Amino acid sequence: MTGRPRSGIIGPGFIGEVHARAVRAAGGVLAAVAGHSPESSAAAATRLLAERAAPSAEELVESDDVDVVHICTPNHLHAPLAERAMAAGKHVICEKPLSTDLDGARRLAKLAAAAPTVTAVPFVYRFYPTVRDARGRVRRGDLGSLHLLHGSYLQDWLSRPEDHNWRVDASLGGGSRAFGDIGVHWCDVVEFTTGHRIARLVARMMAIPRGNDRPARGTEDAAAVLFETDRGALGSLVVSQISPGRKNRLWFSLDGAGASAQFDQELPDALWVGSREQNALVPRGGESSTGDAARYNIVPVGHPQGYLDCFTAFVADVYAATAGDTPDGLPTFDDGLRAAVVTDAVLTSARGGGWVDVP
Ligand code: SOE
Repeated sequence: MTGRPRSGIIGPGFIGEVHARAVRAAGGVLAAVAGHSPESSAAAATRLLAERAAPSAEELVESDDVDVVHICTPNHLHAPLAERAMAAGKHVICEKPLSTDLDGARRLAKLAAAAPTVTAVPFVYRFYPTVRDARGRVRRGDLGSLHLLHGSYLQDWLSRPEDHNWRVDASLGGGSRAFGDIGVHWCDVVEFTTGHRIARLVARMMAIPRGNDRPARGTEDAAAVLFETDRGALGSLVVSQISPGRKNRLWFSLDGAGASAQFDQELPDALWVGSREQNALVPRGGESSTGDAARYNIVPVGHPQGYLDCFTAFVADVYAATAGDTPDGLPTFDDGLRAAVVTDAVLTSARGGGWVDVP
């Protein structure tokens, strides 16, 4: 690529708009957008300030004026579009999940491993400076060996029976909705910050009644997961999209032999660090924060702008990778496959009842 990176976005909905803002903030050019029809593309190009409206997703993927394809469609379209974009020699950012089933995710990860281009999944919570600070502290040994990894990811946008979204329909969103949509973020960011991997888990799910015209079609509104890690820690996670008042609250605590560190997405600019002797809120970029945070501290993080800022940092690192750099912690299709493996284990346990090994 010469000049500014040129992105094309397929699926100009809520998250497509976030991608568009991040593309510009990261110094890229929004070369094209594709909606579900030429009319939808034209409206989106105007709304998102794209250079042009693509007549179709397929045209955008093949187009010479696009270097990086962003797949922001409903989940059931992710895999075929990602495969087509890789075949066209494009760099690909595919929203999670890679596919609505584990086999599809495996296929995409295998294709990505053989592709000469960059493939990434927006596990953007890795890019909060305070999350990088937590990772740096774990790596520096500040917390000691980790015993407990626990937390939750709570939203409320589906808390009423009349609320609806394509994700509620398993045929469009996949078998797991709440966990597959946001529980995977929590698992990714906790495995990323700790280096632990979830090895065994047991899960339960629930869904509120949505009336006759809004059948839940088998997808869950909330999940509770207990897990053990490959390095002997115990963990728990509650995932919910029916928790009134919680807009996008990812929270985790890493409790070690010597100290604990806690991240709260509703207070993202400081990391809580505690020990028997004292505790403190360490501001991002503070003198005691770790070098890991420094790279991302340039991102002026502040809730809820912080969400966009994380996306910007993620897109900027994808662009850097397309230029041959190797930014630390870039979430790739391998991480997308990891999310699919954990989701599959959660569904298996929730449907069958017992503890399930996570490969
Ligand atoms: C909706 O739950 C959603 O937009 C997710 O799809 C995103 O991945 C998450 O970052 C915010 O909430």
